[in-house]
Amino acid sequence: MTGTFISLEGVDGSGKSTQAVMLADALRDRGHEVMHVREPGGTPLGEAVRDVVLGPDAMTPWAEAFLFAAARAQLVADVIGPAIDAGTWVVADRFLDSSLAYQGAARGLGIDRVAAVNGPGIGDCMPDLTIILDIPPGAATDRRAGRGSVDRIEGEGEALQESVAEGYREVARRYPDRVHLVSAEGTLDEVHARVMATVVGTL
Ligand code: Z5A
Repeated sequence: MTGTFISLEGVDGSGKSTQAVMLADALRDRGHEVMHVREPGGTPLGEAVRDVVLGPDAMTPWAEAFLFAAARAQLVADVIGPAIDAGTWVVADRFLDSSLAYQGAARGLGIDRVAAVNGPGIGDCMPDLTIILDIPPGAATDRRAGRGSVDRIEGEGEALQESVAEGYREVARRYPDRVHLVSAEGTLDEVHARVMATVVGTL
């Protein structure tokens, strides 16, 4: 029996990380073995890439896209793939669709071209379900306020986040069987209830 792979996506501050933890806990309560991963990260290489790609040094959009793709390839090979093969449920805080929305759409590299670069490293290890937490970027900015440190991409401001939000909507239009937009507005419990309803209703 193979496991089930769910990814959570959204603009920075949409509440993905919080909802990923709540989803993983809820699935464990239902008796599933659950692994929770985040991108970029989850392997020694991925954590090193995270430091570089979110650090202060400027890089070209393609350099950025390749770094995220490299971290993802290692995470699939070392962590997600083996977990799925062992029957574990995987909840990922970001996966391929982050690259499609940020680098493909917002950076203008093209969704198809960024998907093609990632393809060899991912193979057939795609999420069974992707939930995009949909929130007006301004509201996400308010949630992030007071959190302290700002990474390089987040520091580029509201205009980038608006383009990313539109990129996610395009991703949802392209892959309607896999990708579902869920409103991230309201309380933590209200959003969690919507996430669970989507999981139960689609898997
Ligand atoms: N990136 C990329 O460009 N391409 C890629 O392929 C990948 C990533 C994989 C990763 O940053 C950056 O890399 C990210 C995209 C880019 N950059 N940007 N911009 P990260 O991993 O450090 O952070 P993040 O993934 O962007 O998100 P985050 O900072 O962890 O935020 P979040 O996960 O969306 O939200 P949160 O941490 O769960 O919640 C934020 C705050 O809001 C927190 O204080 C919560 O308590 C609060 N919150 C959450 N939900 C609610 C509700 N419902 N009501 C009120 N308050 C709430």
